[in-house]
Amino acid sequence: MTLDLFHNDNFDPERIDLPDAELLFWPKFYSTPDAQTWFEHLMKTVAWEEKVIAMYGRDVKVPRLSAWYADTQKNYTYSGNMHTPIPWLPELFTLKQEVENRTGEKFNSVLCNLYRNGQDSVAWHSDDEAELGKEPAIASLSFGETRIFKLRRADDHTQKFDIELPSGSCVLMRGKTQQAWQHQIAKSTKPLQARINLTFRLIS
Ligand SMILES: [Mn+2]
Repeated sequence: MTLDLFHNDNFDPERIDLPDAELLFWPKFYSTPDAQTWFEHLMKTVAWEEKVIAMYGRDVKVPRLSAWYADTQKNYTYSGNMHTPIPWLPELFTLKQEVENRTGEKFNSVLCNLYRNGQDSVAWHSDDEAELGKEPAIASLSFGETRIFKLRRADDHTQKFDIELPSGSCVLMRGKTQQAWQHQIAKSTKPLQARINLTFRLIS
């Protein structure tokens, strides 16, 4: 696959102004055609898996598919489960380098999530695992269907903010964002197509 990685103008990101958060948003980190190419490619190549977690003594299917790639042999706990990474796919490594170049941050892992339709979701949470450190930078790339990224203050759930994440967009969260805010992708009653979300993280 050939992709023109240098077609993008160096558009400055939008700064999303929320108290006690640092959020940068690139609506078109990738052009719509490039994002579609990535979407189709990642659908086929990522080792998508349906995970099962124990909840209230029952095994429950996680409402999305996921896969975790990293460049170190480390385990990482999220959603209460220990995960062992898969070595980088070359394509994911390319995306990582692009994201590093444009955000100025460093990453050593990517959590891939596939929201197959409107019924797939992720519940309110913060990315606050110990391995991420106190003020982690996390870059989130979206390909495919537009979903709404909802934020609410951890200490005041009435304070909310929504960001629509179209195909090819990138959000960078850093600073106190994970301490002060939670996020979710809510289920939708609308018929929605699939969305791939890649979140690049630096874990220790
Ligand atoms: Mn998250």
